[in-house]
Amino acid sequence: MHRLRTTVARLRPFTAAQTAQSISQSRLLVVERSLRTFQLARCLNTSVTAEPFLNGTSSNYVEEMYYAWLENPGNVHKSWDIFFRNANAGAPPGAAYQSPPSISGTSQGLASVQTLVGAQPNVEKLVKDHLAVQSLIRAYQVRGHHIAKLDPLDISCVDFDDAPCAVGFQNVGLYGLAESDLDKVFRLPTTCFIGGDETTLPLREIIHRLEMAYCQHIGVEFMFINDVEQCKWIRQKFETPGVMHFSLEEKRTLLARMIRSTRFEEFLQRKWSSEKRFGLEGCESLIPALKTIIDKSSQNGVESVIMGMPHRGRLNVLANVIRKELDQIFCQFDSKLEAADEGSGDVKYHLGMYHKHMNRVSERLISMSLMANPSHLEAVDPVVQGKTKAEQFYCGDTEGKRVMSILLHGDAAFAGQGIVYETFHLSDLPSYTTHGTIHVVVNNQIGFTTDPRMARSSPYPTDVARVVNAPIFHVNADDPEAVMYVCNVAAEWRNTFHKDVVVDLVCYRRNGHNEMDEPMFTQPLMYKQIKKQKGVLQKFAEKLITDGVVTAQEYEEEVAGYDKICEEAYARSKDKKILHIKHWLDSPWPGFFTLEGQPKSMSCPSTGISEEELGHIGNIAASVPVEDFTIHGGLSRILKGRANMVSQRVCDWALGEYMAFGSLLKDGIHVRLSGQDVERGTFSHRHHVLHDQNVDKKICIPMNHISPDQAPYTVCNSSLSEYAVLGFELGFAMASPNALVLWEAQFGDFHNTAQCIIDQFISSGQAKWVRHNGIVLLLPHGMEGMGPEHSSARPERFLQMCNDDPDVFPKLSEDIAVRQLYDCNWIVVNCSTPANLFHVLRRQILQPFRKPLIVFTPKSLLRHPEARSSFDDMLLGTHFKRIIPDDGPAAAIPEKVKRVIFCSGKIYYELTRERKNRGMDDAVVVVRIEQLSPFPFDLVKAETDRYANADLVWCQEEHKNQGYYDYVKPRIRTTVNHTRPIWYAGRDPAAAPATGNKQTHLMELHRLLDTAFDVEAFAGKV
Ligand SMILES: Cc1ncc(C[n+]2csc(CCOP(=O)(O)OP(=O)(O)O)c2C)c(N)n1
Ligand SMILES: [Mg+2]
Repeated sequence: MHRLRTTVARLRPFTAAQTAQSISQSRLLVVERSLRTFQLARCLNTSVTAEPFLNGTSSNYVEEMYYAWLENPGNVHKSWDIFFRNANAGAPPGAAYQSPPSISGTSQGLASVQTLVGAQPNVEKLVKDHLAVQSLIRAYQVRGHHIAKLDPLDISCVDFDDAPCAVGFQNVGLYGLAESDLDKVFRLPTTCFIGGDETTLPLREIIHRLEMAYCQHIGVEFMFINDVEQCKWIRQKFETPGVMHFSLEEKRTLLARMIRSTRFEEFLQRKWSSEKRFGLEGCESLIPALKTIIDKSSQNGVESVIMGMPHRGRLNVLANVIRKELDQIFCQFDSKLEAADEGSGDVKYHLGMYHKHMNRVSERLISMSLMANPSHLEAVDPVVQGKTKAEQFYCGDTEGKRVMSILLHGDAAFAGQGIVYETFHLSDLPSYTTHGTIHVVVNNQIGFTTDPRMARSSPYPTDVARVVNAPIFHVNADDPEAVMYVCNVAAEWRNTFHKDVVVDLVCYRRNGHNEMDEPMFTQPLMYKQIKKQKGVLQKFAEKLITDGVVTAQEYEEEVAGYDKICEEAYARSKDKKILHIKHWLDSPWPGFFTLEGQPKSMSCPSTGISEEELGHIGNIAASVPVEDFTIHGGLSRILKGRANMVSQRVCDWALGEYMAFGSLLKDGIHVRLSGQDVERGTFSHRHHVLHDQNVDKKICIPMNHISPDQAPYTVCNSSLSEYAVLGFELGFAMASPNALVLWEAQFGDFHNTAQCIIDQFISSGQAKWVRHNGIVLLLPHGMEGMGPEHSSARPERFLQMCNDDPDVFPKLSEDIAVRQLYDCNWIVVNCSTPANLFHVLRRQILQPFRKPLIVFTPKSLLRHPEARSSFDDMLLGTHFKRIIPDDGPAAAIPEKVKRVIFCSGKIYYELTRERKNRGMDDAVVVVRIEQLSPFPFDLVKAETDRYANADLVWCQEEHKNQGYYDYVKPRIRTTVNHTRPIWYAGRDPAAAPATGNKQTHLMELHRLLDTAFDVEAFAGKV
């Protein structure tokens, strides 16, 4: 009874508003909305809706009965049968009632109803009581989780803004019920499943069953979901009596998994008590939780699971879920072992893993990968999604039936990190959906030293998931059976609806943030409670022994058996002499490298293509390759312009890109271009998706009409996110080396909201996790007088992260270009011609390894009449040009040249125009450095040697502390062996990337051009 009191009291605010007696204005609005939703107005004639007592929330209840009556008048009480008949016959308002006839029935329940009804002066009381009961039921469904016993420590501070309510059981009055109604029998609404086979129950039993369904160790949050069927499905899963039943076998398996999870941490603690491992103690049921999800999903046909997770319990997951060999894990603790692989490597609780094995429950093969990740919490989420999408794409799994993702989260990170929200918003977008992710939160009610009340403003850490209508199953992690149940339901949910779902494991953290931390400094009371807390394995084992599921001896044997496995693996780990990060690869590319993991060659073939192919792809780019398709007049002109270019054998920027994509597609390489507004192109130059002007959503992607056996082209406008979308594409690029995956920033500067993906994954991913990635970033860049924003893609930042040594001139060799590429962490280019863009994109695929490519792309050059390339520069035999030397008149008489201006990007066109205007074509050469990094030392040396008498200037339009200067200067100096100075012509240092004033912009440009062409500018300076 006490429990009932509490429940009713806590549910008060909702139920009070729901009471049939208090029909407020706001409720009337709700009714109006529900009328629209269910179209009751069309079903019930006006007389029925005009009945005075139906003008409030009661209409929901009546609606249900009305439908039941329509199906069969015998489905409802006789009084309602008469009422509906009268109302349908057009009885005037208030006149549809008739005194109820007596109820006949055989069950005890009905007899009680009889008593109830018999005692009523009219049917109105009966309706009100039923409505009250329905309100009560709904209150449990909506808010039962508020009072579920979710917290193993019983100190939960989840704050629902409920005023504590001290009133007693008479609060059933809030629903319009009296304590004396407890033994009366009520008909259950068809939306409620607590009755099982029974359609009526006494109120006391109704409350009891609702308490069992919604207020025990599982708290279900789902009534906010817009889809009626989905809500019904969940109610069925949690309300149906006896659903949480497990066979003896299942209980034993669960115990064995709990043993592995618990004893694994204990083993590590025994052997390496002073090592950080971010143990799982306090949430050991995470392991059976994940295994349940995987078993169930495998039974449902899933063949590949891609997982992302933070530090907490990671080693345990690797050992007991992914099944990484224990000795491989243990030897990571040996600080004396030498690293076998190049690169920095990473700490053991960040490494990834891939493993294929037979799932014992489903007896099907399943491959599992845990993605390596940086310390940055949640950053791996979109990467996992991208890889999952790619795997689904490559195996034709259009509904996510074969490949799925699981994401694990900490409570503080899930609530705090914006990337979680950004990733959720990809979940239902056609080109980004992975058809449902299962999220598991290790909710230990603390983040490092911070309490939830200081870490988030939402009641639960999981509230972010509500934006995508994902159901959230909170569960007390000290109840392994309840955990297993919700995990089963979560897996079934994904399998049924292919939508995201969240399992919130409410637990505690037995130790400090890591094993070295003292939690009593900051959470003294919580930790006093934790110290008293019996371990979950112990509690569960005791329960199963008491219930006779296992004997004490069987339990001891199981424990000893696993301990022995750990000891044996430990002994084996001692034999290991060397640490191989390679063994921790999360995304192997079978057949791409040699068995030793080396590139199959150290050369890159010509990236040119045949004249015929150029013509063919150009014609596709200039046409609408389908019948009956009306394009915009403006676009017709653009396509005509392209056709002209093709006939003249030249490419502009868009056409150069088209040639690269088209030729790769033709060769079976999948191309995927994603980013904000990429389909048309921010600057309206690309137009890869044509839209019929007369038929809504009718589109044509000419790039998919190049040849019948080509690879598919994916071009997709993304959500307005950089962090998640770039992470997603990085993950996509991880799945296969045989795809060109590109992300384009709307303007280059927006990449900084994805900085974590750039720093933590793209720049350093190979060094940390020995995994290659060929992602391409297209970053529009250039000072066009458009103000501080939209101008700079921040080349200085990318260049600062390049790993090539500014002070070492590389050994010259035949294959220096490829070797440099192989050794670098990423490639940074700023192409000044469409042909060079074409080559560098193709090189991404034709080179025998994969490296990220950062391309600073132009804006004004997209339409610059000089920024065009002849087909001759793209034919078979041609290559990407790392630098483009000057081939003008000055180059013919190099000894007379007074100045060599090195530059990169669009400033080249401004420099050559200025040179011409000043009549200095034979005095100054302008050399374009197209590949900034790895720096083309060899080719720059050829230029500096050639113009031995000239002074050397670096010219850039960016400010001095930005752009390329700091990167190129020491490298050019190394090239000339510090014998000649490198002068600077460019904007002065500044805080912002560009001025907001057009005049200032032009003045700065003139000034820097003046310096560049004043051959006396640096005379006498040292
Ligand atoms: C983006 C980011 N910010 C800060 C940190 C530092 N940090 C590491 S763990 C941690 C607490 C995480 O709490 P929670 O997500 O609840 O996971 P738990 O450690 O409790 O399992 C913090 C703040 C980090 N790793 N990443
Ligand atoms: Mg936490």
